[in-house]
Amino acid sequence: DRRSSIEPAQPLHSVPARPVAADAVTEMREAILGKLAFAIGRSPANARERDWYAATALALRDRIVEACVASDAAVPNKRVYYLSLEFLIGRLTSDALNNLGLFETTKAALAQLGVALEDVEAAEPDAALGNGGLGRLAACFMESMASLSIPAIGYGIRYDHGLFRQSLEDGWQREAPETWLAEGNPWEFARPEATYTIGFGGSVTMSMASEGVIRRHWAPAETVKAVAYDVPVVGWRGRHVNTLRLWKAEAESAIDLARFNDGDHVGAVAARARAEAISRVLYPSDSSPAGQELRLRQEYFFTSASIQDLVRRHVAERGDVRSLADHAAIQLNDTHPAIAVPELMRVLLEDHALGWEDAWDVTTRTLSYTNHTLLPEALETWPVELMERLLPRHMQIIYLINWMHLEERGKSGQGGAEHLAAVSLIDETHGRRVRMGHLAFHGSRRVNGVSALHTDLMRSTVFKDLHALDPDKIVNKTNGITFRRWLHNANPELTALAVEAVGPGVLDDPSLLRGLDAFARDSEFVRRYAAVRRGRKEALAVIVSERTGIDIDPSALFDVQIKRIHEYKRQLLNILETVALYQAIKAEPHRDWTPRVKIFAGKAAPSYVRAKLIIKLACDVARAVNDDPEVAGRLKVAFLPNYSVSLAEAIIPAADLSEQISTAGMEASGTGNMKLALNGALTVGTLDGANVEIREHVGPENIFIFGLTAAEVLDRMQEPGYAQAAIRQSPRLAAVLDMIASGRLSPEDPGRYRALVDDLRYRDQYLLTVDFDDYWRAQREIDRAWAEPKAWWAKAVHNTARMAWFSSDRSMREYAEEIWRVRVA
Ligand code: T68
Repeated sequence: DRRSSIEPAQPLHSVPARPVAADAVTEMREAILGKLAFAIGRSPANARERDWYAATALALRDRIVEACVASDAAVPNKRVYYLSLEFLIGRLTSDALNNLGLFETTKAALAQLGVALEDVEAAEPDAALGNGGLGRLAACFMESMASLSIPAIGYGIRYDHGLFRQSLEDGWQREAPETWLAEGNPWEFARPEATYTIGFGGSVTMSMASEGVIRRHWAPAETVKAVAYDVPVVGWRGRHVNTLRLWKAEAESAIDLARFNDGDHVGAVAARARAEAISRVLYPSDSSPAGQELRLRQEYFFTSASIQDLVRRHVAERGDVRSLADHAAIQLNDTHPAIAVPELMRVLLEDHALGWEDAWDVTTRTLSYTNHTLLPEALETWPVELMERLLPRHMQIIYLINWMHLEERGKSGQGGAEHLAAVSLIDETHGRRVRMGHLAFHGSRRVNGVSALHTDLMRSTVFKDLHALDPDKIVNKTNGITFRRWLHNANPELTALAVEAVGPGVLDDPSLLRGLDAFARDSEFVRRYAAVRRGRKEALAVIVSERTGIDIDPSALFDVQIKRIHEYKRQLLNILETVALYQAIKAEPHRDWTPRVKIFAGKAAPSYVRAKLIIKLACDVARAVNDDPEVAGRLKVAFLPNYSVSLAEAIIPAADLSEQISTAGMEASGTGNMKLALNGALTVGTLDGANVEIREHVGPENIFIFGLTAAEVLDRMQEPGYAQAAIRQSPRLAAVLDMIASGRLSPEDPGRYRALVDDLRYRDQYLLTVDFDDYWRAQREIDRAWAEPKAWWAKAVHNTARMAWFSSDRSMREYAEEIWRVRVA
């Protein structure tokens, strides 16, 4: 009986906690010292934490190289190429340590040198090469592919500056540049030999290839170099290593000597500055297309470099480009790399002299596309005029693809003007623009959504007409998260408990978590499960206090909403409920209110004025609530600045309640919802995205669902005056809106929230007013549930036990089988 083996909670340690061999520790210690001396040039006495970090990372990197070289030497039958403008990988050292099983060894080695591993880990800057869910998904997928030994290369951009650093100045978001590369990156290998030329602008020339065969050739006006930097991605137990290849933009020549000699010292480096701007900074918007020329240059830059690289590799290995689809599967992470469709066509037509039909056949058997949003304002389109100027050859190819596509429709009797306008790759309604979603769809073998609901909505809304033409093309691939990072590494205490309860096999096979179900009412197990949570809540309370000055009580319910700030995610709904609760407590201060701490974290796009105002409102509400002696002990509100992967790793294990409250139909999937539920937070959520599937897995009795369904949302939006009607029916909501509009929360600027409240009263695009009462009801149900600890913890344990399906290993197996058709070892 494994239960009898459960010991009292141990201090934080990694998994698996194996005995550490003394000679392995010595070897690691010497390796780290060697790196410190010969790669960093420091003595142990003068080494800073950052130096120890670099030395440790380099020592670990050496361990990876062996597996790396092995993974590299074999030519796999098929490789996956994951093209993504974003990889939100965060810190790499703890991932590598745990996947290599070297955590304890390295900890002991550093301890012998008088250095704490935790401090070394903390010295690593987050690689924040992404905005949010889309970029983090790419990182989880890379880790899972390595763990499943799926041969894969991730392609992206090596941004000098990742996502900005957020600070709060008097509650207002301020952005500062993030400088993760300032002291170099010990995890990367520069590969100057893998350099490609990327063209922009210029013109297209024609020549006669042979009798009657006209070849077109692109003569770009400007060229930029793409230089590869490789980051190894180690899989679980170090069995397999894949590569994340990030491209850096460099000028063809560092300086224009002629101009320099003419005395034009600034002009002499202008071309270089323009070239290098391409990989300078990540666009910080997660939901509205940037629309600027630089963004299109970024997209084409990394897509072209990647396509050239993978075609060159294929030809080197197989000799004939025509077999590309048999040995390569290219996944487009959203439409950002959709220019891959005409780029692959161009390479096949121009560099490999394929005929159009053959080139189209290879292209559409190699590419697949993942859609991450249906919000109309987030769908990428580019003005035809800009495309013609920047990528004239690609625009020609797109025209030709579109012409054939529309011809085909005409031939099959579907040539009605309305239908053609709907399926055309060119949108003619607001000036002429290329629809990147349509382009990616048409050029792909498979197109997938990221949750069951989202995929259904793809079929019935944005891609309705294209779907009708090819009903098997759209498939669902519900997102997942890597448990190695989001359970084992982020929550080693809970992992150790799970290992004790169901055995160490759970580290390899998350379905064994299901065995925890049997412990949901086991008082000793639950005591320890709750103690683990308590420890992490205490640690989070320290962070909150240090970073915000707000003191929170670890025995209160930690109610957490952590994600990008966006109107559709409805942080504002959570704030409205907070104000309502505040008013209710003030009205009846002596009732036995459930003590709650509302914790918010997330960044707003710098140009998203409304999202920034919502952050300010959260901070204004926090000030009013936290300072009010009448609510003391019952309600606290904290907005934690600078949300990041590492902050998420600190918050998630400490969360009791997970807020997943988007307007139904608007959140494609969500992945934070999975991380929180896996760590045992109960979800309060709408039937949106993957929440629907989470409910199916954890059971409806272990999740708090409220609000309209996606279908009801669509209907309600057609009813004029729905917001006013909802407010009329809810005195509680009316009082909240009055308070916010009155300026009581912002006495120094009483009109600050007038427009915000007016928007809710008269427009309310995201149906906050409509869902408010049911959300309040769900929250009070949660209060009552919290008051019954046995039942609460049983629900929490059931959540951890039943989330195994949301492992990104499952997602990757599904992609491998149904989209890529690549064997999983
Ligand atoms: C997210 N999308 C979805 N986009 O919102 C989320 N967009 O529901 C889903 O779980 C996740 O993708 C993974 O599928 C994003 O995160 C972006 O970050 C983004 C970035 C640039 C442009 C547009």
